[in-house]
Amino acid sequence: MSGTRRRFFQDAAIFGAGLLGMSESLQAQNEKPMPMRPREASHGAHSAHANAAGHDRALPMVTPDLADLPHEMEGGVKVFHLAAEPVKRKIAPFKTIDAWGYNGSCPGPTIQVQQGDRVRVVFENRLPESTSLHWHGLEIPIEQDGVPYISQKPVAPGEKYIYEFTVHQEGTFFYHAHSAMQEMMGQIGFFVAHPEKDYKPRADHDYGLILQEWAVLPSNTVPNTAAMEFNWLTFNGVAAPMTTPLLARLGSRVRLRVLNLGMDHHPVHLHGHQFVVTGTEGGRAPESTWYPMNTVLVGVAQARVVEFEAKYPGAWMIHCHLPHHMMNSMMDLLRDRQIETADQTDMKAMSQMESLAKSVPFEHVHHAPIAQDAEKVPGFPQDAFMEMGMDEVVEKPETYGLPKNWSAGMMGMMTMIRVLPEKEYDAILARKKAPGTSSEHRHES
Ligand SMILES: [Cu+2]
Repeated sequence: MSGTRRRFFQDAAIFGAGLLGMSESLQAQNEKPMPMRPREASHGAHSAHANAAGHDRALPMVTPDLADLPHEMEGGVKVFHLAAEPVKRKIAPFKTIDAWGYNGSCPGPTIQVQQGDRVRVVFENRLPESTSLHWHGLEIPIEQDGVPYISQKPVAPGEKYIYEFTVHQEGTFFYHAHSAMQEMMGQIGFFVAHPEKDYKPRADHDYGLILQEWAVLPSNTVPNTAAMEFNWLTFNGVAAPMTTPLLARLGSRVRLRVLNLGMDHHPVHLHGHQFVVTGTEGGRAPESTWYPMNTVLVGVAQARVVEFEAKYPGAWMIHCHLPHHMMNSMMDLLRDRQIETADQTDMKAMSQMESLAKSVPFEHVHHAPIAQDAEKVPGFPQDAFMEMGMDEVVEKPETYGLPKNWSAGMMGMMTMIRVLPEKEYDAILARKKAPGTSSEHRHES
């Protein structure tokens, strides 16, 4: 028995034991009444909800794996600096692509303003070709609309252009290049306008996800923007398991904004909770239109805002439900080999899996267990190719305490919301504040 194969079975034993323990503790949790905390505002992290005038101020949105764009105030105007440029983006631990984005980031950094703000964006084009910025969904003068030749001259390489407008709306908007191929290279970012008075009911957590798809051939780094088939699917520029889990305190209200600027429509599904759609790319939806669901179709150029009460503790998946959007491109790892759907021999199947494991350039890759006689079943292997835990490589404070090999179940357009009781939530916050503490090596095999 080869070393790799032996490791499969060792891991299988450990994983099996872990599953048993997990289901027992889940059962125990289900028998207890759910502790509910109606308001988050009384708690340290979010106690700055109300402003001096006593009005409710909206909570800033958090865009995991992306930064916010800072601004300066100049005579009552919020001034932002945004530069379009090529960006190297690590979308998976073993895959970095040559995308285009803004300020070194793809997608671009998140812009957050208040309804009523006067906004100026000093835009610079560091791309090798002309571009412009379109403010998707905003009701602004035609000169600010950012469509080359129609509303402005294209911004040439090396040139600057100043956009300025007043935001009278509230809601989830975005900025993007108004050129199809540049959009597919990644030129997109959030533009969130918070309402003058916070929405009711108020949310305790507010998260944003940008959905993108990429066609990048094996051993290539440049997306093929003319392709119609996509092999890399990302949330905020990273494929699972690199996506940073969202955190929510047990009993809190969560808002999640999902934005799509790709070629496909994505049915985004939440596990274990029902949500209501409280807004679209056009702003807040009236409460009379809300009804329970747990999958929302986010079409191209749409934003969907959903809200839910984080009632049940656990690590709950949030993912696009299209099967091929729930995987990473294994072709990168298979290299010159093919996924075979015809009969497999034991030797062929095992050698595929072994060389797959060897080709991943980091230590500690854990596979899900397979049956002793797996090779005798027509169709094998399917997901056995893909389920490779790489917990250590993607470890961060937000992953602390997840079950061993959690990352094996996470691929493509996938993240999770970790609904955590008080103590566990605070423990992770503490780790985020003290970097370095999350990297203890707790590895058994
Ligand atoms: Cu999808």
